Amino acid sequence: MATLEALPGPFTFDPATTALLVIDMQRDFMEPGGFGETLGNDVSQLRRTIAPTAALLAACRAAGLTIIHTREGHLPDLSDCPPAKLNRGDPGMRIGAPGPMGRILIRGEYGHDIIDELAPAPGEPVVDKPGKGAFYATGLGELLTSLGVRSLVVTGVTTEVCVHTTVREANDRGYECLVLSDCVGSYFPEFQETGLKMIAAQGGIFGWVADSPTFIAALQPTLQRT
Ligand code: C5J
Repeated sequence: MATLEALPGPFTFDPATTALLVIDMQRDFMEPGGFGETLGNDVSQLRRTIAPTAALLAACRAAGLTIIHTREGHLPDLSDCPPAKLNRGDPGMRIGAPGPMGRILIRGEYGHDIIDELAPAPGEPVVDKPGKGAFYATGLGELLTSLGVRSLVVTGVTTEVCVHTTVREANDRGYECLVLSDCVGSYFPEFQETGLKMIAAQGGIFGWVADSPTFIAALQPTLQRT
């Protein structure tokens, strides 16, 4: 077992039953000139997560931790995108419309894929999800059960949308979740700050929060054994 200082208190985990879950580090959200920036968002708020997440991935791979990536997106015929999600915003910039990096949030398009800096390594599962939460309409729950995972270390974008939704879903399913503050990002600094506070408030209402150097330091004994 390993323990690290976190909010609201120490987080204890067994590396053998812990997975790193990297949420939606996709070009559509992250890249300058991509869909997210075209909507007027400041992608630098997300891009500051890339370097710490790359270091985290390297440490987790060295420690032999389970690593799972997710991508938000839809089938080309949009049959998995409910009208309540599709009919939002400028019709020219909706899901499925031609965007700067291919059809927006459509599986198989260049913009839908994970940025080169954080590309999954061979063998690391990539879960395609049509919703904000990674458990909704995916095989993630079955995958975690088959791998014997009990705790999740969660990173990715955006803090207040897909990270929050996934951590809430995971907490309801009995997983202990640690969110790494420097490896999650929001286009809106105030949502980033409040989103992190919401997780650890009320005694850790649905998780714990720490930064990635603190988590990597807790992994060090595991690294030395491998
Ligand atoms: C959003 C996400 N924000 N991955 N997606 O639409 O958080």
